[in-house]
Amino acid sequence: MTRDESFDNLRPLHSLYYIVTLKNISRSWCALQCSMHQYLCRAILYNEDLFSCYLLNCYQNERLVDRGRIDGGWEFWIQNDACPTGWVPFQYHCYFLNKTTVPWSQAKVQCEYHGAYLLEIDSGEENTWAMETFLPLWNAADCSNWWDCCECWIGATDIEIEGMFTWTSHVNISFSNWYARQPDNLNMAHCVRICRNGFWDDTSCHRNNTFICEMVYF
Ligand SMILES: [Ca+2]
Ligand SMILES: [Ca+2]
Repeated sequence: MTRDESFDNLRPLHSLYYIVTLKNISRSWCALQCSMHQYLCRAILYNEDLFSCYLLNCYQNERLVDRGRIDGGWEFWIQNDACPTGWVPFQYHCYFLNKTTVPWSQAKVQCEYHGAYLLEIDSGEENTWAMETFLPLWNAADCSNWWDCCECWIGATDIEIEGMFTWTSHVNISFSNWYARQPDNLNMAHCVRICRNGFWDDTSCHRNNTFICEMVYF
């Protein structure tokens, strides 16, 4: 494991990023516990004064932590074998935000080029994590129209059967997080983008947007 001191003493905001808390153990035992949760455990927080160990399912990042609340004594260590360089792990998958803006079908092809697929969101946890990790904060001045802050493609589409949204793997969507009054199929909206606040909007596939690719651990 590698120490990342920039996130020492900072804890994730949400309990959904914790796998388990262990008490009265050494740091090496804590690290071992993390490798025993191989794939799911991506990092640990360890406190040498308290002999306490948190196993985390993701790396820390600026949006996941509360810099207003700093507790002393915590070391942050990451598992480094998880994902290709630049890809961010969460649970059993790796994610990458591509900031170039392209139409939906091009985004899909670019993910596939890396052995990945356009982001498929299967739970509220994944939706919240992706929003907090990749999407810029909502800035009301930039977003007088809410749809101006919906800028990132995900892998959902109803291009085959109108109103029947599937992922690019053709799996039906089980979890969804539509914006109020969406999907509306306005101007033949057959592709889905995620907004800065985590809600989804269907829009024209020809628009240019950033996109998130996802892959399983290999
Ligand atoms: Ca549609
Ligand atoms: Ca729409």
